[in-house]
Amino acid sequence: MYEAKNAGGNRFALHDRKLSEGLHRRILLERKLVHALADDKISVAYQPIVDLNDGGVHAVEALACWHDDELGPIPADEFIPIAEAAGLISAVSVSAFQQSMRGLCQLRQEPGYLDTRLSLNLSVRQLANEALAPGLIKMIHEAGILPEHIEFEATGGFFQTDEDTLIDQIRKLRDTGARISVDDFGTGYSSLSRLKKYPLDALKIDRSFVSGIDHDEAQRRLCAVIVELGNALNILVVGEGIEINIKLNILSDYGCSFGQGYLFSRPLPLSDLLNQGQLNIAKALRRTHLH
Ligand code: G
Ligand code: MN
Repeated sequence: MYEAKNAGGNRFALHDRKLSEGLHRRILLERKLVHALADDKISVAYQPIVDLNDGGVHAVEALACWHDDELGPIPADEFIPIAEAAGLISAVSVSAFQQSMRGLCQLRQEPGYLDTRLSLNLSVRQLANEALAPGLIKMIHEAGILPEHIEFEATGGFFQTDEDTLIDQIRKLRDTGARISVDDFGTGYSSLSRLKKYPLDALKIDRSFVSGIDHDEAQRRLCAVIVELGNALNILVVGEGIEINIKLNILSDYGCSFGQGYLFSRPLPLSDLLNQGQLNIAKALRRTHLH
């Protein structure tokens, strides 16, 4: 009995220590992020979104990256929630958006990227903010690109935010010529009946559905249904997380028009994308029955 009590006590102590380590890292990262923003240490990696019909790079998705001198690379899914909680997300977005808009300007001068767009991530909370559109329009103008070159990928509680405000904001952005897509579709809170009320251009099938598409019948059927749903609503469908050819084949057989994933390219710095992005895509598509 004595031992059991001891073991239990140790478990709690371990639990406490893990909690406080986690908390300590969060506080440390929050403090470091303030400096990283001030010192322009947030960079951008670009991941192609491929048009499966012609193999062209339809867009590049800009992903914020942070490499800390002491801690090394900090994963986006760790620092983005911290930035959101600390009220730093709009500063991170401004930094990533400005850099990637300038990056797009360069990219569009290269063969293979003449018509490529830029896909930017936003939380639904940011999207619903009325100050967003004017700031974005100014930024786009200053970068020397056009709103038609931009797509916004919205994540989060798409169907939890006030519907009218959100629809209004989406309209404002779309009126400029920019496009709006739903990121990570199928996860979190979603309501199919409300999907068609939003003026949306595209939906991205969440990676978690695509991951088992080659061996899991249920996931395969879900993907088929999502593609059909998008096609029925006249919304473009992007398959995320395509890592191997068989997944690409299955998705394109279902009528999915766009794809993204390590099969084509990992997120790359601009200089790498200029050198090798095209090669990987051409190779990946040649191995399928598409080309
Ligand atoms: O939520 P969103 O789809 O924007 O997330 C982008 C993240 O997904 C990036 O961190 C990127 O590295 C990762 N990612 C992109 N393509 C793939 C892929 O093919 N497989 C896996 N496992 N992750 C991917
Ligand atoms: Mn995204």
